[in-house]
Amino acid sequence: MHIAVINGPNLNLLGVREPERYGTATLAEIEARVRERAAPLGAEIAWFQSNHEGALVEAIQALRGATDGALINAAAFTHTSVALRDAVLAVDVPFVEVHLSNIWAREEERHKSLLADLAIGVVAGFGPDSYVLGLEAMVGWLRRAERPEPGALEV
Ligand code: CA2
Repeated sequence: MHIAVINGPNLNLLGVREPERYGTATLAEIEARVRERAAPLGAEIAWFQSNHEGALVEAIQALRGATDGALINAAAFTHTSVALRDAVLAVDVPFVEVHLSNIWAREEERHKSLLADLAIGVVAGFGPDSYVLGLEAMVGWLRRAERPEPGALEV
């Protein structure tokens, strides 16, 4: 099972700036935690971060046929990017939206996500654990999609 993790702008600064808001873990440390959890789940991780909207669009476009599922933390583009929304719509890959912070407990402009209604679900507010929880949820969802429980309703 292949899971891609897409990270948006400024997440490369984690652990370096504003530790009081986003914690002390660096993005590389979060990546290591996700990879550590992925191994026993039988998931292979492809990790990507960019500060550029177009690069993120291209990374999402490249998911088509290349991954089973994705975790997406589009950072500030979560709240603004119709381009990322269109890319996600175009590839038709199941994904979990993840955020370190609880975006609904922050400024009004962060309450809206242009991706959330396209996601399987959203994990927000648990710091680096949001990624690990998102991974577990994504893998569980994919396993159920492969082998639905007997008697499960078809939709
Ligand atoms: O909580 C999250 O994961 C966010 O996606 C983080 C974004 C923010 O714009 C979203 O509203 C919520 C910001 C990531 C920037 O991270 C920084 C880390 C250190 C210093 C400055 C920014």
